[in-house]
Amino acid sequence: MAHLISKSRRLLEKRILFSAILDGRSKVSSVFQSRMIPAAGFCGGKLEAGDTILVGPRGGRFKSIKSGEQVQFFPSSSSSDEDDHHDDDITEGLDFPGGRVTFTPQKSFISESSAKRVPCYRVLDDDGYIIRGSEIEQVSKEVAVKMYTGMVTIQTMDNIFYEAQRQGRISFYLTSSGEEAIGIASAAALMPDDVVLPQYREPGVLLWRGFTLQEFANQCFGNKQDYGKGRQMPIHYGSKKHNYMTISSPIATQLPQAAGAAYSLKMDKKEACVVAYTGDGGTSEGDFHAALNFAAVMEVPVVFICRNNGWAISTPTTEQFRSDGIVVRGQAYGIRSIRVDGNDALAVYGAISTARKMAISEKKPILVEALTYRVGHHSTSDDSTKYRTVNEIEHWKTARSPIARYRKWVQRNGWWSDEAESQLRGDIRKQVLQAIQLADRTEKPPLEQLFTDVYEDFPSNLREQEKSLRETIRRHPQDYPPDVPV
Ligand SMILES: Cc1ncc(C[n+]2csc(CCOP(=O)(O)OP(=O)(O)O)c2C)c(N)n1
Ligand SMILES: [Mg+2]
Repeated sequence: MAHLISKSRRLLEKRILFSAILDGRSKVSSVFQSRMIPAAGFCGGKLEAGDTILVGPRGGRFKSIKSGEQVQFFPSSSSSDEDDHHDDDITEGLDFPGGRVTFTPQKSFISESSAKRVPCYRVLDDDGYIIRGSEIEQVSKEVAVKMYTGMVTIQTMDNIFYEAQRQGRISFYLTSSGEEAIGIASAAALMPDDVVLPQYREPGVLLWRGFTLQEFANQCFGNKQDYGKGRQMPIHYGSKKHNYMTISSPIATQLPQAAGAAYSLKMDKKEACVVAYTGDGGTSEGDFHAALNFAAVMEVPVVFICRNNGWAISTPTTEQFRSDGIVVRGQAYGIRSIRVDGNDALAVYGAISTARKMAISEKKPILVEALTYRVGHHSTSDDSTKYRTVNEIEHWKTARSPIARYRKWVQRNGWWSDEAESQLRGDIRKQVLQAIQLADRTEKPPLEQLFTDVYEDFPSNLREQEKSLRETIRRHPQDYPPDVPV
């Protein structure tokens, strides 16, 4: 009996309190916080007359109501639930922003990890055979062959540019070795209007979109044909024509920008999405989390692709995070996610095709984690044998090569041959060498361009710096490249 009386009183208190709020008669924040009242929409803040509060149907999303409106705070069924309440009745719930939360008498903590790791979507087995029952996105012969030649082109370009750096012809380089499938196959699944915000290991996307070997070489040599006018380090490509934002080295800064760019596509009602790439290391930056949250809340069409290649320079993923990789983080932000074999070009193509369609049609962000391995050193400034075994590298380079696996499939389809292979490799090699030679011979941008394009009116401090630089060059001409017009 006492139990019933106290229960009725609690219910009455709730209703009085709630109508007081709606009438604007009371400042209730402290009362609210001290009782387990459905504090929908308040989140501990002060509520005053005229405030908008949120109520929601069982399990649904909350909608705003204004003070004075007649609302049923508890769905009628929940009052009767209360009336025949038992302490262990888990059907009783709390209307809370985001949907109804059921109660549980169990003091159960959510486990830090699920018993089973999130599986990885793949289509081709290690030998390039289609795995039975695979969900496959159909690829035409033309696209399939273009994907293969693209991967070989990136591989060849990487080998030669890397050597060019070792010879001192360019100052820096960074390869995509082992990750060729992610750049090329994801690009193949996109449309030209989709806006790409890369990290730095995705030149395949740019190649796919038509950026020429000469354009790559001009950027790396920082000559006067480089769109960045020689002001960026090598590999910081960008092309307005190809909807490819210029790479910026500070890790993960592209991710919140991607959420913003996707918001603008949404406002302009464009049939396109933004695709932002990051590495596993990039996901430890605050920007990654801000970007995912923004994108989820603003409901914008962006596909985040994380290349989980096992390493962030010398930091292995085991020291980077304790979660089951990256894919599980999507759900925490309310983002649909998939894990894919990043060394299976067909799986990457399929996953990104679907992710793109969902992002655009539903105006939602999607997270894709592509499992892969960085076969090369982090960059020409790194020696990865200092922190990982040569055996590990060799295993991924040979047994798990995305290019070799994909070639087997293309060749088995009758779309490729050994002759086509040697012809292609020879041609690409020749083209890359020619591009490098021409880029090397091309004049550097004039010195004054080092100071332009930031301010419309040249500020006095920059004028002083330019003057000082010219004086230094006059005093030490031997320390300055002779091909930079002063
Ligand atoms: C904000 C910031 N911190 C540190 C660095 C130095 N840095 C350059 S690359 C890199 C590792 C990034 O690893 P990951 O995101 O996994 O990409 P990967 O190189 O493996 O493709 C770090 C720490 C940086 N460029 N920017
Ligand atoms: Mg990495």
